[in-house]
Amino acid sequence: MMPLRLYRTTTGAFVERDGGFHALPDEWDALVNRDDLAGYLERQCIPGNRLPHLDGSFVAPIVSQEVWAAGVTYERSRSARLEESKAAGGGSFYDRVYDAERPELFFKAAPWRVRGPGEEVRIRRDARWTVPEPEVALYVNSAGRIIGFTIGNDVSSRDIEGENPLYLPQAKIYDGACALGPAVLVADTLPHDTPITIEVVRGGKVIFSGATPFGRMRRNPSTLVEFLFREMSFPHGAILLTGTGIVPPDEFTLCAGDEVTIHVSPIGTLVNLVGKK
Ligand code: DO4
Ligand code: MG
Repeated sequence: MMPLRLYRTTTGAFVERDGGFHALPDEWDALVNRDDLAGYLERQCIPGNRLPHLDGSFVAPIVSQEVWAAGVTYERSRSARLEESKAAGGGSFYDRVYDAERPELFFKAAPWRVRGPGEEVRIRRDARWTVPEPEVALYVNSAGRIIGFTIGNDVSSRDIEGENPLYLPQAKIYDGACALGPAVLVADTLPHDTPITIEVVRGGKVIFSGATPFGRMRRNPSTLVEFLFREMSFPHGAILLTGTGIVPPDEFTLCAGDEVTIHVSPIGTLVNLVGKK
């Protein structure tokens, strides 16, 4: 079957199949919660309705969904967090959560705080050390089923998180701390060897790049969803970032004007500038 990708644009929802685009009549929240979404989208891809390009510009693929995130799901995230919290007596929290049955799950963003493709992400004004976190995000419907995958940037203030783990919500949740998009790849699994890559460009030069296979994650996506939905309902569905496997070296911090590009080939490329305020 050809991959199906869903987009939200300023003029509505579209599905992409085999290089062509088809406008959809649906409201986003109803669309992502349809039974048999893939079958419905296939039926919308009628040759007579095929457009060579999208109308409008991309917006984040979210309307009423809450954004949550999993943490310390990759060995690289575990070692970076152990290091940054050492001076504050971070102890064994990060080690323990990496191995525990229960994953770390935290609230990341209300929909209106999320930035779409081409929009600006932000650095907190009271942070000294800020990093992008390139992550695959699970798109989950209200029944707790994974309907697809998008790209997320879990922008984080490492100095604030490192000072005290109880400051995690302030390090993670603020205006412009989360970017999502451009597409939702409609699928229930993503191959383990899918590469996630990131590049940060400053003044025309690549100052950081990194890559990891998605499957290096220690957790199973469906287990993360099972924990998220255990005691919470999501009437419009939820988006769950799966954690980062790429952490820049300690001397790296994002600066205003940087361009952050995250690429996950079957989903697309998410590009955001870092805003000036
Ligand atoms: O434990 C803090 C957050 C971890 C995180 O965001 C990640 O591993 O991606
Ligand atoms: Mg993260």
